[in-house]
Amino acid sequence: MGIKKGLKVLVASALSLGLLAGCNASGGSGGSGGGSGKVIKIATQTPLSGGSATLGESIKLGAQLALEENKKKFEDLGYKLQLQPYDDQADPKKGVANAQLIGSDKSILGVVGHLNSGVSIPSSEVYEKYNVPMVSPANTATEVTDRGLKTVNRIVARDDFQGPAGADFAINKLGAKKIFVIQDKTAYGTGLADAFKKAAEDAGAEILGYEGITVGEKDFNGVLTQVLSKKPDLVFFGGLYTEGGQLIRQARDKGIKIPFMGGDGMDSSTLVEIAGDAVENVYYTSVAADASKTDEGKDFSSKYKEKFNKNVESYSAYGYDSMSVLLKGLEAAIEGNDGDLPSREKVAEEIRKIQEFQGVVTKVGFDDKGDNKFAKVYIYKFSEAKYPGVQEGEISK
Ligand code: ABU
Repeated sequence: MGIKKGLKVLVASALSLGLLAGCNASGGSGGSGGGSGKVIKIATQTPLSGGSATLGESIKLGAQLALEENKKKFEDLGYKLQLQPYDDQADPKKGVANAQLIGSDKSILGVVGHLNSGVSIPSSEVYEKYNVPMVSPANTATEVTDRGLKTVNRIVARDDFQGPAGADFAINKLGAKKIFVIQDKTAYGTGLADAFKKAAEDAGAEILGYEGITVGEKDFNGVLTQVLSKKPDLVFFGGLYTEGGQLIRQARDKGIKIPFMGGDGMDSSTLVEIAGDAVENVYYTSVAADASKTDEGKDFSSKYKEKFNKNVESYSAYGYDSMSVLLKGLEAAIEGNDGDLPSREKVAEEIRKIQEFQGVVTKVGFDDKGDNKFAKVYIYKFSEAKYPGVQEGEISK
């Protein structure tokens, strides 16, 4: 061991014993958690309140679990890891305001988030400015990574993979020929609906209607009256579970019994709570694997239940895997800096270099845009009011 390295180990040990308490990664005194080592914070930014909070909280809890499991490893390196959760309220303005706070807090070296692509896109412009690396567990809109930002990564599939996969299933497995498309006018809902629509038209289906609803809307009588009059054999919805659940419930109440299909935004237990028995004959593509299908996923789900007294949602394990990937990059950056605190740029570089990381539900290897080469699309069906639905297919690139 060289003199410099030996000194670092000595300092790390002294920090562990509290002899040099008061240093943190931002150069301030103490840090918010006290205790040993220089403080490194990792933020989460997801909706923790409002209509998207079920999935937003699940990401935060998954990320928290991964961070806590890694604390010891980083303590041994001389650092104290802390989680810094932010509530973006699924609102782009709030996401950007929080991103400014994150960028200005020099002790934050990465972000796990967001849930909503429409929040992620403007917020990540701010992360890029401050060089804060982001790993998204859930964003599927193409624009998230198509801007070529060096700090932006995601571990799930894109909507130009998910949308066509849904169209193929709707047409070739369900036999849909006349389709009515509804979308929620967000970056995600519009992007997914457009990708589905184009692929469906290319495959010979007729699109009988294409209508927008608004996030927060509760009465879908108008659009459902149009569905009734057009007589499609399938309705596709690009949007999230709160509006999706009400749309399905109200459609069944109006006597519309045809199959509904949506994307990963429908992949939540809250959809089933809202729609109840109306979820029968509803299909959804998702970019999230069913964790109960593997031993690793089952172990994760048990740990999560034990710690938080909650069942996993679609993105719980993706929050965990996103945090794990981010910390892998952070660890490599610390090691590559001879144990010293690395710059955000270095952490971002190390994250992007990751090519073969095995998570709980997904393998991760980033391409030059920050998309995960191993991301998959899954197809599920609700036959009863039980979450998750039954898996009907799994598609790899
Ligand atoms: N991918 C579904 C979560 C919402 C979004 O990407 O906006």
